[in-house]
Amino acid sequence: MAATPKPAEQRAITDRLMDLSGGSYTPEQRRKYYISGPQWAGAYEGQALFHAPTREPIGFEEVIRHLGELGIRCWSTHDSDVIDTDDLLTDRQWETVARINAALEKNGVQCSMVTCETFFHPVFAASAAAEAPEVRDYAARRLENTVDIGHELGASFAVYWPGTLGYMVQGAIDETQTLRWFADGLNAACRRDLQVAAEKGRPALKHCLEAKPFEPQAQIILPTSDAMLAFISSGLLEHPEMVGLNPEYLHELMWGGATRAVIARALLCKKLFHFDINDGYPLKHDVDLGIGVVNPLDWLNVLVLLRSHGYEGPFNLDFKPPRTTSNYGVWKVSFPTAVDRFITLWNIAGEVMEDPVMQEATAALAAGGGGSGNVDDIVRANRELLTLHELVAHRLFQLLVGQHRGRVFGS
Ligand code: GLT
Ligand code: MN
Ligand code: MN
Repeated sequence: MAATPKPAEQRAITDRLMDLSGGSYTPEQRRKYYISGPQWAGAYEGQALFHAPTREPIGFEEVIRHLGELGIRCWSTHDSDVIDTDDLLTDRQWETVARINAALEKNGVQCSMVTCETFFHPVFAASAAAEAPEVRDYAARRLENTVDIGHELGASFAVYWPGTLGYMVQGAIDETQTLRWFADGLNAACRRDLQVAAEKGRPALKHCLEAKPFEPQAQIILPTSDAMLAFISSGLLEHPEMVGLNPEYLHELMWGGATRAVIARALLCKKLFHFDINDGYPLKHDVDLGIGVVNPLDWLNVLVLLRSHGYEGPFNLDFKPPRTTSNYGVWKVSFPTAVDRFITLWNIAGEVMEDPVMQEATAALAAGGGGSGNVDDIVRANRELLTLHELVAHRLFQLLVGQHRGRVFGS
């Protein structure tokens, strides 16, 4: 009977099978893409309401070192991921910020984005826009402070996921008032940003709102990217031009949306600033799987849209390595494979755009069938052309699996 492999031998199995799998890029190739690795993803220990942690804690020095080694050129963080809540807003936070800057420099990694945690700490139980003025005042100071930290770390983006902006039971709050208070917090952050950016001679940050339709509240006041767009143009923001979106791929699937159509609406409004990339299932909770393991074809379509519209913002790997993956596996398997699937899909999207079948089909559809003004004529003139919709879907599948290069599976 074969001996059961010890942990060190199990790692050797992982290493060998990763080598056999192929399809990976070098750190230099990965560095060409504007990809960021969040502190909270690298350090996620596998815990949840029904889950105890399965991995050991790790700090920012280790996360940043791994990102540098893998060629993930940016890092993103919440204020409280790296600084104890008790140290925030005190001089002690600057010691940590200095250590972060040293780690970033040592490993050739940049901080692209900072985000203020306004959902985890008990003070935010009723959200950052709670009824109690002292909670809102504290939230505003945390938001301003995150802007300060962002400038100190050289970030270009600030993200806001207002997790607890909602309720379990209705009636106690007036939603219109809550939204006004929520806007007050963002206004404070933007005002501070303009001041610090001027002092430091740096560009202002891009402030990005992230929606999630449920969790951790039962009902969310700004549940979708579209709701965020409406909020940005509601007149409540002092600087709506500084505020845009950080949609998350899975959060739009969670309410049953087509993420590609959500992205299209954000692009039209010129508000697609930042993008959280991951994967999961429609109408389920926030499983945050690595990009492309569930919906590779849908992802391909999203990336075609982004490439055709010249999106140049960051791709933030907001996934959670599964709790069945070890600490070793997080850096050996989770992160490199997530990045490499993204790069692969990005390049397939380039092939889609250049594919002669796709080009001819879409051009023929756009030219139309040339029917006269009579409605029956128009229908008749376009009937054969519309078959191309299905042909295009098939062609995208072929491009995804490499059949456009003549590859045939089986006989
Ligand atoms: C949390 C959330 C993510 C957000 C993070 C930024 S925190 O993990 O589920 O989608 O992007 O606040
Ligand atoms: Mn996210
Ligand atoms: Mn998520």
